[in-house]
Amino acid sequence: MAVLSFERKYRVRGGTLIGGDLFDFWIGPFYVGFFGVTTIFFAALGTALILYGAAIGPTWNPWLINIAPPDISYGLALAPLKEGGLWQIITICALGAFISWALREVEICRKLGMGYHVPAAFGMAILAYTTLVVFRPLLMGAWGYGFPYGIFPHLDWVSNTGYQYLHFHYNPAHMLAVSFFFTTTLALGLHGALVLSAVNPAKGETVKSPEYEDTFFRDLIGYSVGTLGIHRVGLLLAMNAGFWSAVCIIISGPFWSRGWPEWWTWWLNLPIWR
Ligand code: UQ2
Repeated sequence: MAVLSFERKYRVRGGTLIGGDLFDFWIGPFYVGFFGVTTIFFAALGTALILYGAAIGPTWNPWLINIAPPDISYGLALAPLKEGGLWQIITICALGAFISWALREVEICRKLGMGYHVPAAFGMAILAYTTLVVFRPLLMGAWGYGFPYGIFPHLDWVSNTGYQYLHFHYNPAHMLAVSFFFTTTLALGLHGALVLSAVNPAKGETVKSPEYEDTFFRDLIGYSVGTLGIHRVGLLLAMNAGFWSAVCIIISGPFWSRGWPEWWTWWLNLPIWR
């Protein structure tokens, strides 16, 4: 079935989470839906507030624009707009836009009768962001622990926060997160290369079937995880990368406030070394 006639066949009403037929239509190729409208609303408002924050700030240099959270002394209160209040509203807009986008994905899944794997995966990224700017600041008692919105400013925040724990690479959850990020690139590198090697052959060669892909890996390492399996592995790896990123920052401060190298004294103090 041609793509356009397929889309016409499946562009049917229903599957919405809220509001029934309200906004249950398409504009060009895009499904709108209630959450398409809320996505646009939050994204537009958030972007406008970022531009306003930049306009009242000291620079238009895109690397240096900085929209900072309130001072720690404001605790968990609302701050005046120019003292971190903008950051607070922009954070609400970001969460509104990200969650709306995920729910719009859910509605599209429901229309098509598909699984919720894509919104579930995106949800892990939302969780990691929310951990940084909501959950950890709540546990630490001040919005000022959130990260500033700006290119160099957020890099400085990551560096400063890391050094507060002396050497962040000794954080065991950070170790897991980094390992999952690297393994994700390994898996996508293997998968992308294998698929292209089979289905994008040189001139005059024929496209190879999945049996060739299986056989390549059986010849190489005695095992093939399979064409469906590699996608399960990929999703598992990528979602773990996001999950352990969230864990590694939520435990830094709320549950461990000394240097991360020191955490490993439990290992050095094991009775087996005596
Ligand atoms: C595979 C397979 C694919 C693949 C890849 C493999 C035919 C097209 C890449 C090989 C993957 C393995 C052995 C697992 C890798 C695991 C980790 C943790 C990196 O067998 O089936 O389908 O793309």
